Amino acid sequence: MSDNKNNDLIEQPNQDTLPNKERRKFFGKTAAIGIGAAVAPMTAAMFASMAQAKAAEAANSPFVHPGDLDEYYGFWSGGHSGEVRIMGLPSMRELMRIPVFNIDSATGWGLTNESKRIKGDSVDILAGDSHHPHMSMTDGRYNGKYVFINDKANSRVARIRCNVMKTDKMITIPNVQAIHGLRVQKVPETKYVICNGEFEIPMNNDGKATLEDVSTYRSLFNVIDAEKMEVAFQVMVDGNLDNTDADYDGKYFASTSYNSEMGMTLSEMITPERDHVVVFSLARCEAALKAGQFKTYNDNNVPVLDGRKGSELTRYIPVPKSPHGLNTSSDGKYFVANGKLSPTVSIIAINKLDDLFSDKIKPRDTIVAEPEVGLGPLHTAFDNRGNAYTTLFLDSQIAKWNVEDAIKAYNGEKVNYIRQKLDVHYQPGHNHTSQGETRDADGKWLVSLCKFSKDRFLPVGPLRPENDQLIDISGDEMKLVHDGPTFAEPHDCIIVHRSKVKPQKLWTRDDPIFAETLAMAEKDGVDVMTQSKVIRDGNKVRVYMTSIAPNFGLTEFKVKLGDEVTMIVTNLDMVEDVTHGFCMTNHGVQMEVGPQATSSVTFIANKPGVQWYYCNWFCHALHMEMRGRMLVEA
Ligand code: K7E
Ligand code: CUA
Repeated sequence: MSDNKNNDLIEQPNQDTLPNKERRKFFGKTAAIGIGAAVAPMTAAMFASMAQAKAAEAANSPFVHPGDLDEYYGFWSGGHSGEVRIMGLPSMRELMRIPVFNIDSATGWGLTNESKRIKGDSVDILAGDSHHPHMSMTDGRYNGKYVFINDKANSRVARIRCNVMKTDKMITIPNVQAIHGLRVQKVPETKYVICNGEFEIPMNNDGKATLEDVSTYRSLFNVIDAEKMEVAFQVMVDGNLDNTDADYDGKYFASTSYNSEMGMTLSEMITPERDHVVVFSLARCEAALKAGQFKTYNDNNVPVLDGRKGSELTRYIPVPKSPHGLNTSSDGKYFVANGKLSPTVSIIAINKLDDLFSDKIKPRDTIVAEPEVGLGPLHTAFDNRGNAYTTLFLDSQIAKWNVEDAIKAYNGEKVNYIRQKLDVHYQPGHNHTSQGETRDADGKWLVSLCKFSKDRFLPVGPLRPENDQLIDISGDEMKLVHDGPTFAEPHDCIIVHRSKVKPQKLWTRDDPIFAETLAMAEKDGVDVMTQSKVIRDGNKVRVYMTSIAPNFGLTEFKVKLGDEVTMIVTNLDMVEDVTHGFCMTNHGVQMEVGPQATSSVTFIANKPGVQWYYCNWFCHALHMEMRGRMLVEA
């Protein structure tokens, strides 16, 4: 966002629909009834109205009682913290953090050998900017297998395996800079993850291009094999790419482009009157790939198809300038491009795309409505009743509008398609409805990820939290029910019914995450489940150690100054929730070792003398005593 109005954070009145106040009002009433009861007995009507209130609360209440479980998992990106967070909805309790592009001292992500192997070629990159978490699907429904997430900062895509909720693959996408919009193929299943290269770069980017001549600068659309986590192919486009989504037929992907004229400065980028949505035909791309109609760039062998204007692979649909979010309606009928600098959203009828690709109609003929929804529309979410919910960044509102009514209005009928505008606090970016990017959209909850919280929480210094607000959309009116402070910076989230996700309670010994570590143990002739053993291999020392609460398999071992020491720790406990850790004091080395997992970490023993190691995940009444000594002989 670039408009000056962004900085003009206009004071807005507080909503008086805060859950606290509501709850207080409710408690106030019951207290009053209680007092009344001393004077006059409660009437049947009083009981009935209390029961009704309770039933209404139970129907769609954000209040999850202590010990009760949430109905939904939320997967939140962590923005430039680089992580992904698991929330419980509707309570908005943060359940877990999954380190992805960041390093994490609690779990040892980025420090352990297992995580370094997963990070692969980007092992030395310790920061990231995660934007768009999306779960794999089967037939347009979440299948609970993977969550994919992009790293805009370092052009990466990672995969979280949902049976253990850990990152299990990470790749750097070649030929592009700044992977931004990311979604999955919805139908028939997530064979491909699709994502956009946002920043245009010279092809090839080998230092020979200049800053002045931008004629070779390109953006690429990226198609990743979801199982192998390899780039299947890329598609070169005109303009840059921002956000993207897939249809429910398995045929088309669409991306917004906010810089169709390839400007290199802000003023150049926002000059053109129109930008476009690029639509990709999957079948045509796959056919071109098969026919070998591609080139390669930058000394790698990733096939790059040419989808620039005039190509058979793509169509360019002009829309008002600088569109941002691209969302497929949950009924599968429309792509909705959000105007950002235009107060409109553009509705593209997906059933007209076949005709567009066979040139029976013109690109603009696919637009079936362009309703005005308010200032700064960024992203749109859907319920199961034909309504759309668009975030208005500049207005600090959510606009609820009816899709079919917007189409009628576009065709000249006198109908008001705007259903409601709700103040949110403040400046929302993404929003998301419960299961709203799938066929299972249920129209119960909407989350608005607000970029500013301003006056909503106790002040905590110049840096403020953001505000993730929960909105009840189950009735005719949207109701704000919860303010959720969050740390930098959830860009996007998904809300997945808990029935779709089945995480394991213990690790299984055949998990691929530590398979390579076990292969090393086998080579060393060590059975990590029964043996603790020190293996010397030149100046490399491998220390295999079991852990079972509250004991490490070794309480002491010796190495020589300067040795490269690898600790391989296996947790033998079969008990749910008994995680051990390993920390070597004064060496910057620590990690999580989950029940039935093997984890390893390598460091240089560069300090002579006695060095204590200890278990840093609370596991037992004698957790403090779960420690041992490494003697580093000078
Ligand atoms: Cu800022 Cu999805 Cu990266 Cu919109 S994105 S707000
Ligand atoms: Cu084992 Cu703490």
